[in-house]
Amino acid sequence: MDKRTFLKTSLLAGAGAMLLSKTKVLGETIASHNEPVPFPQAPLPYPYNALEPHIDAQTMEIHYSKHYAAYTKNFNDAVTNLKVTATDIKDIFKETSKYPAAIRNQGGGYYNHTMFWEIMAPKAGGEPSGELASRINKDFGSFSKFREDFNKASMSVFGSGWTWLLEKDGKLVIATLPNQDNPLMDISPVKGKPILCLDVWEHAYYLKHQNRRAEYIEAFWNVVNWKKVETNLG
Ligand code: MN3
Repeated sequence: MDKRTFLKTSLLAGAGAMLLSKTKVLGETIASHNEPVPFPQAPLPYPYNALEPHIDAQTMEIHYSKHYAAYTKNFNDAVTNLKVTATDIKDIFKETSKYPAAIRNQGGGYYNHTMFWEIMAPKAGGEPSGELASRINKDFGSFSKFREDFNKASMSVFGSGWTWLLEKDGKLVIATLPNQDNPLMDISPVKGKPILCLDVWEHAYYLKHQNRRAEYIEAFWNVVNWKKVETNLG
């Protein structure tokens, strides 16, 4: 091994060892890793075209490889520059108000998309079952009423934002939040445990649906991975 290769290898090994199995984002999903950044970009759990025809491949590719990649990079840069020591992203979000805006915007973009990829899947959709189904029935009356409320909320987002199903004091609640905010952040007017989320930024649907957001929301229901969503319950 020449000197240059040795240096490069040692640097990589050092960074890896330092960060191994440190950070937590969504439970254990990407908790154990050996990446040269504290919060690694989560792999997309399916190919770009897997959610066709509901979510088109080009949108998925740009959304994942450009938008999400940028949030991930910028969030890691911010965490590194600010010398953030918390390793669970929830602990960082609990103190969002104490940090510069990069933690709120880039960290939110990182977390929200990481969750968004997971709660979708090919050959999914339909209706939830088990505990999630009964909790939805209890708190919204029925699944169709829940869907109607979630659709209405998603349509009401002015500008960029997300729709959330969250658990708050044991109850399931729908909320919309602007930009990349999420219910784990101390600055959020509605706080709780995120269960399901929908990105209603135009970049999430414009290529295929242009200004027809309602059409995109309808398409989303065909790819919701309810089995995964159920595991998000507390
Ligand atoms: Mn997005």
